[in-house]
Amino acid sequence: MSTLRKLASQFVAEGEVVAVEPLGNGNINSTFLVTARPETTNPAKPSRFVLQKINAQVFQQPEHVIQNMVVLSEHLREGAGGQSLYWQTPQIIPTIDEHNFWQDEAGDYWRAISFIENSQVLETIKTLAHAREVGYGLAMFHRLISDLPVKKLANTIEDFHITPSYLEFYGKVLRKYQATFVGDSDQSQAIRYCMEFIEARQAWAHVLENAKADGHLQLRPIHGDPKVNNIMLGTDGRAVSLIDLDTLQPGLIHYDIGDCLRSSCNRLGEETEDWDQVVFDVALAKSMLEGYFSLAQDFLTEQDYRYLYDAIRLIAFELGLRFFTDYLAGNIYFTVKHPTHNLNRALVQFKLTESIESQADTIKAMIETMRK
Ligand code: GN1
Ligand code: MG
Repeated sequence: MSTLRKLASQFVAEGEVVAVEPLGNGNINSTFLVTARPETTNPAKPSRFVLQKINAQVFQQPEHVIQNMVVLSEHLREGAGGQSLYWQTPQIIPTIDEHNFWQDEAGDYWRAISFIENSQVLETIKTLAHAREVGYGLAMFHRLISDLPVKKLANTIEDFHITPSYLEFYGKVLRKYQATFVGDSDQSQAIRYCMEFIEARQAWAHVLENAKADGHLQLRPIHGDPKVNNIMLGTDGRAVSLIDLDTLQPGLIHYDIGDCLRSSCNRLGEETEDWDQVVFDVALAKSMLEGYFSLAQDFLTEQDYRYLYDAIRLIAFELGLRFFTDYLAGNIYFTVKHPTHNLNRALVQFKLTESIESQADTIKAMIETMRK
């Protein structure tokens, strides 16, 4: 039996594992879809599930990731319920001996999660209706967790989405890198563009953390990674689930809104090679926010609205900064397909940031009109 099948069988009480195939294209964890023969003693147990190895370099305490999912399930069972005809929340599937994860000989953590059947994810937004559903899905998730006390959630990654911390790390990496930096190739020009881009935005990049420190924005439970391909759509195109709950933790909902918009409103997607063609599509942003506001208006405060534009701009910038730093550091965080992959990804996010900046007045006016 292959290693993966052996691992998968830790979560299958009887019968056998039929197939284990790679699933999705996450940048951090290794993810597989397992198909098992249905169990006769427990026909309710799903025969397809997601098997995932948690990247312990990134999630240094994998137990926290699993514990937060358990906390979420318990919270939803007690309250409004995370499962309905139209909405499902991924659940932890225990091992045969009732543990929430399996640790292999190498010490790696493997866990099984329910697979959301009859649904799909798309890598980029296709239509205005799709954008609306993505926004609606994010608001649904925020609503379901809005009364979950933040103190019940662990931080799964320290300083996640704290832009000033990414800047500090960038500074350290840059000091090492600059010693070896020479040349005038396309690559060197791209590197210089990125460095100047970051330099020009250093002071502003504290905007959300300052707002938090000043008491304008509060910590709430957040998803942490609600990009377009983490929002599942049912066969009728409606949002049915928000998957990938690894970064569920205390944070600002602005990180989520910014992340959702930066991934939704770039029609070319974050992996495009045509980074000079990347634009922020305001019409898609309008639909996404319409969907979001349709459910979220009762938990958004005056101050929340005030920082929405900055959030949209900041999370695109921050992701570009994270990719660029990782490129300079030798691709140690994000999985890459080639050595300049993270540089290319950084250029995409910086072009997107530029496009957001050049449409600042339109975006701000749009938010003002919609909140009325
Ligand atoms: C990572 O692994 P994945 O694709 O779910 C990253 C996100 C980034 C995203 C960009 C834990 O998510 O923050 O926005 O790549 N996740 C982590 O595609 O760093
Ligand atoms: Mg993720």
